[in-house]
Amino acid sequence: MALLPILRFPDPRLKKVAARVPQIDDSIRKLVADMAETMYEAPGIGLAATQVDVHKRVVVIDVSEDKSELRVFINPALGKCDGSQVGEEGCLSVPGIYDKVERAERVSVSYMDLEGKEQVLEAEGLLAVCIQHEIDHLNGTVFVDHLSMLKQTRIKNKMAKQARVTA
Ligand code: GNR
Ligand code: NI
Repeated sequence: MALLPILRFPDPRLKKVAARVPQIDDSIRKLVADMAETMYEAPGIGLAATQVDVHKRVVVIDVSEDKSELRVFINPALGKCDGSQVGEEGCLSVPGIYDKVERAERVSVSYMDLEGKEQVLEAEGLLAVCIQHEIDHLNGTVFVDHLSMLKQTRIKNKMAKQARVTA
């Protein structure tokens, strides 16, 4: 296993659209293991492969209290969505920034599991938010893109300042 470096907004590589995974092989199994380790270490409740500069449709999520329920989604696709919820979001690629984003309250997500089997999951609440946030990453969208232009500009300036002091 290995910890992977996480891309920071506004890195242009966060805008890439990830490619579908044709089949599960050792490289995908290793990617999932490394992504899970990276997510737990961060710590975060989700991670999309895009954030570690791998442009494949792979997501890991664990919204459990005790970090005991790792979920792996390969080629996740939203089906029926309903309701709406507004919650404070953060992102490992935009450290230190939190803001409200409107999302569907309930989603149906189809995906392939690590055994290559097609699955469908009905999710609500925080898990539903996280699934939508991670699928956005696979499509090149960061939660910041859902905010006003003024907020986006302020966040870019703050990130640039952070990068200067960290360097
Ligand atoms: O760790 C994370 N927390 C979080 C909180 C509210 C809404 C979404 C998230 S996902 C984020 C990890 C991350 O950046 N995943 O892409
Ligand atoms: Ni994120």
